[in-house]
Amino acid sequence: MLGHWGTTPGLNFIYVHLNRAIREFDLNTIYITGPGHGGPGLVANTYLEGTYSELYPDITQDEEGMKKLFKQFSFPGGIPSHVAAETPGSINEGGELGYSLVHAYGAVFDNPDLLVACVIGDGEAETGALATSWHSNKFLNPVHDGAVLPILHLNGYKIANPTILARIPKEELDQLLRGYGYKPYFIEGDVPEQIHQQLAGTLNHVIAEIKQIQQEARKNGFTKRPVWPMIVFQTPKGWTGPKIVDGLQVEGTWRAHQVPLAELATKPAHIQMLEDWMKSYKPEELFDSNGKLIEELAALAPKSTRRMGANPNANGGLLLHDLKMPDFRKNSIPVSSPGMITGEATLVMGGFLRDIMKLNWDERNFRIFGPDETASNRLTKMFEITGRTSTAEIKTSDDHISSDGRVMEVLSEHLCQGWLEGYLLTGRHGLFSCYEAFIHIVDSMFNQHAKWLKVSSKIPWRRPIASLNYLLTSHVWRQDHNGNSHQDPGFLDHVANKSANIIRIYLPPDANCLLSVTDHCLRSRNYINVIVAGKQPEMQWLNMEEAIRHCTAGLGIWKWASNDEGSEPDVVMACAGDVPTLETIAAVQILREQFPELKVRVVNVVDLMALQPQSEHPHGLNDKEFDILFTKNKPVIFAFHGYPLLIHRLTYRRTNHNNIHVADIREKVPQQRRLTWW
Ligand SMILES: Cc1ncc(C[n+]2csc(CCOP(=O)(O)OP(=O)(O)O)c2C)c(N)n1
Repeated sequence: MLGHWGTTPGLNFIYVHLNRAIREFDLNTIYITGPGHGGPGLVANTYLEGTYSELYPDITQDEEGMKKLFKQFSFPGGIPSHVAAETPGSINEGGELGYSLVHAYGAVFDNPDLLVACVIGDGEAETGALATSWHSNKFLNPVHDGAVLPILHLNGYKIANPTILARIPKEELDQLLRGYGYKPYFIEGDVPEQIHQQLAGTLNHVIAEIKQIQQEARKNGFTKRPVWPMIVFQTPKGWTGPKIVDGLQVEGTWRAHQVPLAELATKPAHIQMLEDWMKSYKPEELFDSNGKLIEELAALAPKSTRRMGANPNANGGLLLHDLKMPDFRKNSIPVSSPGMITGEATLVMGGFLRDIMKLNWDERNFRIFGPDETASNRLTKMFEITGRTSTAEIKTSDDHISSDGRVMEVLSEHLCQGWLEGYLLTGRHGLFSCYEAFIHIVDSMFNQHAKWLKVSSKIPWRRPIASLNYLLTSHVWRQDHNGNSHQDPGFLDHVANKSANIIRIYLPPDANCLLSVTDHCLRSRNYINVIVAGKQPEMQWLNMEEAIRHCTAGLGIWKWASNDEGSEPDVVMACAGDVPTLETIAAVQILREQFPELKVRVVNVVDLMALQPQSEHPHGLNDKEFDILFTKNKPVIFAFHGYPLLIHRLTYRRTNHNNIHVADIREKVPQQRRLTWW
């Protein structure tokens, strides 16, 4: 036996009750499962409602299909034990706990008709990401956003320990949740018949409250932050499973977390207990002689796309519309010749983002996210059209904050990332701008999203979603007043580990290149695009048309900076990143003054993945092209934005790899006070 039993009965119970409510009130609802290790519950319910067999036709609604359904669970070549991209109705990868509530809120922003029922594990609630997610209600506007119904699954235990929330007095928990701005309804007990009554009544009540909040706001406009209802569902862990095994209590304890009856091969008594347990659900009354759920019960599920496994919001690509893209050339900086003017790349990009926001205003399908840094990252032109959003108190001294803003700012990288993921997974578009050093806070969330994209791209019924776009700025080379604490370019190393089908890294050297790259990223699907660009005034190199050509190629020789004139150079000066590009141009100038006979070639790299062999990444240059650019045997001095090893990793199979020398951030910048290169 495999899997996590303990949380599953609660998940099943809630799913079935939501089905009843969906039918009764014609709700547009998806189900997010925080304790995603209870994956079997979601697989089972989507099977019973019919979605599973529609999406996986070999899993038929009969004994044969049920056998396959069971066998494939957590089996090589089968399905994961947790909710995942393979699970109909899920937008949450269930392995790493903490992101259910943030995904739920991301899903309902600008989705006025949607109700997300979000089950939160009481253990999950101890994670940092979940602990801050409660505050998402200060960003939810009932006029144009949907609603989240948080359901705290207070089954008391994690893997081997009690949970904190289960071991504080009920009054304290009640106050904590009220302090987060919710009105909790407690459902407590272990007698199924009684809990059925309690949950049915409570669901009716909270749905009426949610509708009332929405109707009031949609009629009279936003006046004050509502107190949203939520449910605390307190039932035993492993409810209805084996109560005592080998003399030890299992139901209602931590022992119910995973497999309540182990060692079946050596303990025949356990097999008997397993059989008794399974038979206690009276399957002969629930399924007909072919193994199909009886009609009377099957009819209880909602119909068609109202089924939570079939709701298109959980397969956002079905709802995705292209962003309308304005002509980014209109935001370009006029560059008559290289290095004659300075410009602030992210300021220019902000103008483009503003124009995108404007053009898609009525669709309400684009938001930007950041940890209190939109202004600091110089995307301030966005504020010409919209402000930051807050449904908490706003004071007259606050700057560009309103209950209607479309810039999502909160000092939690976890929330920015999770909201954006939820927003994208339900079929919208967005961008997360962040200080480069602090993006590491979401390394692990990035991993999970990358896994989701990789797996879902191979699932035929999962439609492609808009890419997750990062702008990393306030970067390592220009910490003019922060220094060492704000410096780390290592996110690129982390990202580069992931599947080539998913990952793109761009280092535009100037503002016009940043515009071209941004346009490209916002049109793309199913990728994670990482753009690194500075916000400080910096030298501009390419006019708009040159920038488009350069970014489309991904890398190329800058002839105006080189003097090899098409012949074999003596040295290749390569660069990737805005500051390294400036430094390279400066170095080349010195070389050309000091050694006029030296033939120097400058190669600038925007699309970092172009360095990889074509066999490893779809953007990779073929070996012939690479050898032409970087030569087969001449020294290559590579000024790179990040840690040098990454360039070596990407190029280790290239002919000239032994001659590639990467300018090393650790040598150039004293550890104690890495400020800036000049
Ligand atoms: C971030 C993270 N840390 C640790 C784990 C390992 N883990 C899996 S389940 C679990 C306990 C979860 O408890 P809870 O959220 O209360 O779920 P339930 O008790 O309903 O199973 C833990 C610690 C994990 N999956 N994710």
